[in-house]
Amino acid sequence: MAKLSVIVLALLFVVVSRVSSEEPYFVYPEIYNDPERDAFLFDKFPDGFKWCAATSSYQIEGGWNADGKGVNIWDTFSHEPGNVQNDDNGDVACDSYNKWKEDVKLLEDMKVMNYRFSISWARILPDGTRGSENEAGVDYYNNLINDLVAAGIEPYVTLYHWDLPQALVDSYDGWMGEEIVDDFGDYARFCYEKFGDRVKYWITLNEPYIIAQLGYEYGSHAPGVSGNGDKTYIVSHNLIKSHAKAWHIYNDEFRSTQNGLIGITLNSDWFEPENRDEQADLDASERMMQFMLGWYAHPIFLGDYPEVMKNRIANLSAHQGLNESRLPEFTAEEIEYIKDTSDFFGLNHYTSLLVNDNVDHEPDPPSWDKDHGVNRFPGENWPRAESEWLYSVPWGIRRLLVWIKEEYGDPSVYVTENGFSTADIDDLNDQGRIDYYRSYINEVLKATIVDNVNVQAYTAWSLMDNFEWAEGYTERFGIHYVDFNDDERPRSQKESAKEYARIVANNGFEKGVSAASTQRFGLAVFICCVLFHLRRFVN
Ligand code: PNW
Repeated sequence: MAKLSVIVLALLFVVVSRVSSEEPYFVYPEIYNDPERDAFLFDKFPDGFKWCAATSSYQIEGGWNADGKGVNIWDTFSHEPGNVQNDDNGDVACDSYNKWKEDVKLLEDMKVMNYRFSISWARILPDGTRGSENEAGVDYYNNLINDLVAAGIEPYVTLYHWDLPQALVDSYDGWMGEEIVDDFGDYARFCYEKFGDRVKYWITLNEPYIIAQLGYEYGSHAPGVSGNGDKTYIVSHNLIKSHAKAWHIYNDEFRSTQNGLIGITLNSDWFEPENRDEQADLDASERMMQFMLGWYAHPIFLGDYPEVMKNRIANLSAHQGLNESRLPEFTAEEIEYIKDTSDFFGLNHYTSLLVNDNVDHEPDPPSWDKDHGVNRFPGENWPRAESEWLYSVPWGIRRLLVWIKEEYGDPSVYVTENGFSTADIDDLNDQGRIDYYRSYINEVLKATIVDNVNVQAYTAWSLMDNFEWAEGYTERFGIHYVDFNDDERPRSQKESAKEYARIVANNGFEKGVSAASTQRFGLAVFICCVLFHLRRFVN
């Protein structure tokens, strides 16, 4: 009998110690299981942390020619056969032009604090300029904003999410022309006048990198122009100046009465050196960060383009026999005008890649890719989304956030997009997206409370499935499902929306709710019961 008691006690001890030993929990146990790097952190975000969901005008609104809206470059581009998968377009999209009340309801149900959406420039200024004002368009945004405010949801409004009025391309080649700077400023002023009494967070541009690169270097986005490391730099130059103009107008004419914040949203991958013992790989990582993120962040947060860009592009341009660098120069006055024109650091982040030095460069024909001279490739076994470029690498966002803190002097960071795509199938049980959100948000949590990065907001892309640019409706990023075959465009909650709402409600992750710990606890209770009965049987 004494023997049995000892065995029972020993077993109980083993079970209890297993349950209470803080065994690390991993979201991707097969792939990312380094306890130092990948162990899940059960903790909360600081009080006041903002939870948000996002969309953009062309991707959801539809109503492409409703009530006096002007044509924009995505209307033109998507109506041209061959530009978008299946020749899809945003003519109807999620029909949010008519169904915005349903969108507000989705946000309310998840209890997020903020909604990030964008204004369609051509809906309120059909030819892009003051004088062409379209009242019906202004009403649409007034209604949406009023409903959000009534629901206690703060609007985060993006002025430009890629849908440029076609008229501005017809008259001066859009972002290629210097004239855009004043027109963008006028458009921004119009928005502050109309909506600034209720909108306290403005984002000037969404992802200038994608605008320039996909629109004017690779040609896969509207207006579909290809380049050789030339137009992309000119367009970026004008984008940066336009951003600064919109910030100064707000700062000079509206800030004192409207008391809002205005910044830019930049996108960046994290570029992990393939081998951290190789100086060439460390250099490649740094160079790639500067060519993608520093291109815009350096002028805006520190002043002027990164040295490495100025040097490399000047050298390669000289090698081509050009008299000047393909990278335009800012005057000293412009450098000052542009510096410190973002009240927060808006960050869109989705993925990471490994990098090393590209040694076999044949500089002709020139391109942005040859200018940076870096090879980029995914790691083995990294889980991939439906989008070709999107790998789930949760620890990358933490490294990127720390890099931003160190490089740009600890700005307040708003994560303005993060998300995962799935195929065009009717499935509300989106475990892949849940894993992505849990692991990425957990790494943002580590960056915030362990590394002291000043992260103030997190935004899920996207509130609902929508028009995914050149991929049309073949990739779904929504945490709500939209049935594009139904004229009513019904929305339904995916499991990921429920999981996101739980994270929002907990302001992070509660301890002891991992599947593994629940299982262990269940097992321990079961063993105790069995032992208890065994004991009575022996007696
Ligand atoms: C962002 N890439 O764009 C945009 O802001 C959204 O409008 C878009 O729907 C979302 O990400 C998902 O794609 C990106 O090729 C587009 O690396 C392409 C890339 C990254 C971001």
